[in-house]
Amino acid sequence: MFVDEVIIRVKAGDGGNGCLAFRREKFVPKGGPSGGDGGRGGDIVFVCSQHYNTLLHFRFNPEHKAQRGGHGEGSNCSGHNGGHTELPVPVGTVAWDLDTGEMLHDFVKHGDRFIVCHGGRGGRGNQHFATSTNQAPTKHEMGRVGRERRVRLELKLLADVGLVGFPNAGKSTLISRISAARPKIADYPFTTLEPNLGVVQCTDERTFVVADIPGLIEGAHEGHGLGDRFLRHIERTGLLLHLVDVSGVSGRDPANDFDVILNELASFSPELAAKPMFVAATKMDSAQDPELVERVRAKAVALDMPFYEISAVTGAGLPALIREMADRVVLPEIPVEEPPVDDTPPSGYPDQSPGDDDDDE
Ligand SMILES: Nc1nc2c(ncn2[C@@H]2O[C@H](COP(=O)(O)OP(=O)(O)OP(=O)(O)O)[C@@H](O)[C@H]2O)c(=O)[nH]1
Ligand SMILES: [Mg+2]
Repeated sequence: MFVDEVIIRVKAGDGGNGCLAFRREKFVPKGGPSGGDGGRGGDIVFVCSQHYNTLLHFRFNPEHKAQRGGHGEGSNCSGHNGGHTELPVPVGTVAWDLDTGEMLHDFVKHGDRFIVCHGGRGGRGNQHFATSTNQAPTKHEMGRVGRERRVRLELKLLADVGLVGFPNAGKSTLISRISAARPKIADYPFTTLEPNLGVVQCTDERTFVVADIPGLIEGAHEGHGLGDRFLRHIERTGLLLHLVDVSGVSGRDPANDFDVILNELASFSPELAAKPMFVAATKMDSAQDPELVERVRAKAVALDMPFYEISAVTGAGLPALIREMADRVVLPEIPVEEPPVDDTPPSGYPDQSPGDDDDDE
């Protein structure tokens, strides 16, 4: 099950209480205060891990606590510190404070750590409160309460290229053709119910990640079809690839489909609509009416968007499309400066002693 949003409650450990005690020992009159400090409560820490790809593990397990600190004891013994609780989250998770709406952290790298709730400080024991005028203090502190928070975790997949288009436009077919991803493909709308990622290898060793999301229909921003909630998964992509089915099988006008999708993207977020977009007329192998293709091309050209004609079934047009997508999203490698080559061969180099027996071994 793909879970991309959860609300959880987390509570850091409370600090241990400081102790009230006096030293009592034979032959040591007036031993003085000896109450130890309480230990610190454990923190709640989110740790970004590439071994997780959904938030499913929080779905049925939404409450997490860290260990409390131990109380201080007599003979100036401090309480133990509470253990931290580490909660793994997948790469691409954004954590929000549910009550204030504040964004807490965006986890983009494996190993990222963020302390979401600090444990409470331990209270001081009465040993700290002796003064010149009060040699037998009874004052001691309680441990502080560990912080508690309600956190909304939202997963936004990290991909370079996002596929958008109507249901049945051929998005899943394309990703299965250009990457090793094997999503379900069928000739009915809404085959894809959750996002899929595929890694595309360009011919020249460059790779980029493509996200296939469920199709959009008119009114998706009002909840029609599967709604537009999956669009958040392409919010971080550098490029959108808009697939328009020009086969005419759907009975709709592809030029109108094109406008509908642009409207839905703009209704979801202006930033998404402003992303660079490539337009691909798909199913060219079964396109009957060249007029339909031309109308989509005219619209793309008017908006200054690169236009391609492809077929995910025959593979026509794919190499050029992949290459240009790679040019757009993959940063050119920074040339590594080679250290100066030392021409003089090291002593004992085999070429310098042709008669050496070691040569043949
Ligand atoms: N002739 C032809 N058929 C295609 C091509 N690409 C996809 N199809 C067919 O179109 C149908 C829908 O393909 P999908 O890849 O499932 O479409 P989708 O855009 O992922 O659809 P949803 O997941 O429902 O949004 C399938 O029957 C595919 O075989 C193509 O290039 N040529
Ligand atoms: Mg699909």
